[in-house]
Amino acid sequence: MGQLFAKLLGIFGNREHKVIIIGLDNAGKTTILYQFLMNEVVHTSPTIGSNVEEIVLRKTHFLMWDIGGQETLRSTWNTYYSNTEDLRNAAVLIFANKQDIKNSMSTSEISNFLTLSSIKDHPWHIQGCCALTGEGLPAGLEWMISRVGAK
Ligand SMILES: Nc1nc2c(ncn2[C@@H]2O[C@H](COP(=O)(O)OP(=O)(O)OP(=O)(O)O)[C@@H](O)[C@H]2O)c(=O)[nH]1
Ligand SMILES: [Mg+2]
Repeated sequence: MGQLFAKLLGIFGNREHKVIIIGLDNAGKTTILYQFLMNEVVHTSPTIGSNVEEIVLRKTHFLMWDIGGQETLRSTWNTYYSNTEDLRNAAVLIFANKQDIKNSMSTSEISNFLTLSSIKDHPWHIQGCCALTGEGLPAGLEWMISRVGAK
């Protein structure tokens, strides 16, 4: 029954895709999530544990797990992976946030620094953004949609 339901949802384009958002504390993950959801900047405090929100765009559903980035929480990150679809098929989107800050690293500098070009077994994309204005976020979402559409 569950499988049939999932298939039917698939036909109507309502399949849900799981997303885990990880990164250093204070990077802006929660701010990005609520910009996606409400188009506004919400007041955040450091995430302890996680927030989960659903984003729907053009019938594509993303269940977004926003995980606290503080050092003491990082050992728990892997417990969220079992909640995501098979990681072997995962795509990786890197948001280079806070591009509004003077002297912030550009996307190509970050790419080089993280040697992203060595990622051969997953599709990946780096997107510059500013969560305060929302700039760059729609482009990131488009890439996410293009990845799940491409499967
Ligand atoms: N200047 C600037 N500040 C930002 C930007 N995005 C987020 N911030 C600020 O950065 C601070 C941290 O943002 P959060 O969204 O709470 O960071 P986080 O990554 O969720 O942090 P943890 O939950 O601790 O992992 C907040 O004061 C945000 O307003 C941005 O693009 N530019
Ligand atoms: Mg947070």
